[in-house]
Amino acid sequence: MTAGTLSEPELRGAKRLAHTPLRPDGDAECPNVRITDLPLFLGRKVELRGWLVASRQARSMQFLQIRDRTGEVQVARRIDHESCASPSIEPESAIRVIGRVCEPRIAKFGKIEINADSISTLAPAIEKQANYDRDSFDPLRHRFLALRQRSQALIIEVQTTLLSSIRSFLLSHHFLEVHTPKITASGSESGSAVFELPYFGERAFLIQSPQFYMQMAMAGGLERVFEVGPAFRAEGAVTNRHATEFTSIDVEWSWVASHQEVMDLQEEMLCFALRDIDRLHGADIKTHFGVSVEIPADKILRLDYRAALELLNRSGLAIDRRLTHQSEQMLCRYAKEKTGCSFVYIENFPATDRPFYTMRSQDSEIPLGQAVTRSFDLFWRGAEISSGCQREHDHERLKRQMASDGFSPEIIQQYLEPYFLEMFLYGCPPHGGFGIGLDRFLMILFGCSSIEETSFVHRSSNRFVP
Ligand code: AMO
Repeated sequence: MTAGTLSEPELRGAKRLAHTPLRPDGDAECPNVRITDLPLFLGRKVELRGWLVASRQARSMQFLQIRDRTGEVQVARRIDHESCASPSIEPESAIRVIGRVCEPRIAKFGKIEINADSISTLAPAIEKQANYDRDSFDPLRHRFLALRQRSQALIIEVQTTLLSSIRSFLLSHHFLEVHTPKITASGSESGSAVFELPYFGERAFLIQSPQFYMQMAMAGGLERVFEVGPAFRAEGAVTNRHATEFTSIDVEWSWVASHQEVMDLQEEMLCFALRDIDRLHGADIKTHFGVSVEIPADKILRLDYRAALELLNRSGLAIDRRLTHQSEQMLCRYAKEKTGCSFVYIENFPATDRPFYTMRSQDSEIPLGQAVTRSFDLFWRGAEISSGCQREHDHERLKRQMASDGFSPEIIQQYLEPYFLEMFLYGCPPHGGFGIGLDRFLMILFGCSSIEETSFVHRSSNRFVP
């Protein structure tokens, strides 16, 4: 067992927790249960709360399809039963059912059914638009309704497992969790467009990444930190992988001697989390999204940037010596053929492609602008899911790299010196780190066609409601 991996008893405990009834109320005679737990209550009387999906009538019976966060079940009741409430309940009404758990009369409706004694409406759906099949139903506009679907709840469950696994991995590797500010005085460090906001007579910006604050933690001697928090990009372009607000997982640590060390830890952390996701949700993901959780069996393929370009050149896909989205897809297919896994690292990007804070080759013969950087991107099934590097920690070199990246002496003096550069005048240790976009990671994991589907509420240049 490697440090940070859950032992079998721990895993069984986590599984048990995942299946502990959410609703411990109700009495022993009639426990209040979730749909997923119904098989454990076969033959017993239970109380169930959920939403009506649909109902139909057949002779003297009425059949209601009920859904809660964990699944769907059929409820049967006799129409002439005295204690039954009015049969005309609108779909999506919140209802309560009391009845006995039994095996279904017809197997096609699942392995379990409830024979209802009583059904009551807790909150009626008054709006008849509450119908997923209607053309007017927009899952982004009616987000609260879309979230009721099992597939959506599953995304949030997997996200919870992913973050809790990452947290437990990092904690076991002595990382500290930090919460950095989201309002900042300096603009973009990497060239991404930022949101500007008025700030009591001054200009402020929403952070595009917490990286500078994570680096501040390194200068401050915290040695190993991580954060899960919002990041903002004023991206005008609408692609299926970009949001203007997303959740970023950022990890930074000290005494790093190369970017490969950063990749090693990231790879171990991601494999650890993917194994947990597969064990806890693999079957559900397969059922609802038709995909298997991909866990790299061996080391993830690492390609030097120039080698990747050569490969792409041979396929006519290297455009302007840069990686395009199409070429990223091709590189993942190549990795899949070569290693059986569609993750691939591209490392050693040229300085022209990376921000000034990235450490460049230390060869004094090579002009700064032409240097190779100690950097990497991680791609999965055709999309970039992470970037990282060893950071430059030498004050003078940083200043030169800023200048070669086009920052004017005034900007360096006014913004970068007080908010960033100063940290490197006081023995800032060598360090490195990475950022992973949570929403995009989930989009790829579930094989969704857009990040809209895996963000809790999506934000893009043309959407900021609800
Ligand atoms: P970068 O800008 O590559 O690097 O972002 C890191 C990761 O964040 C995700 N991401 C996005 N997700 C959704 N919508 C967006 N608009 C968006 N932009 C980025 C991607 C990407 O790989 N500070 C550096 C990282 C570092 O070196 O630590 C950074 O932000 O998954």
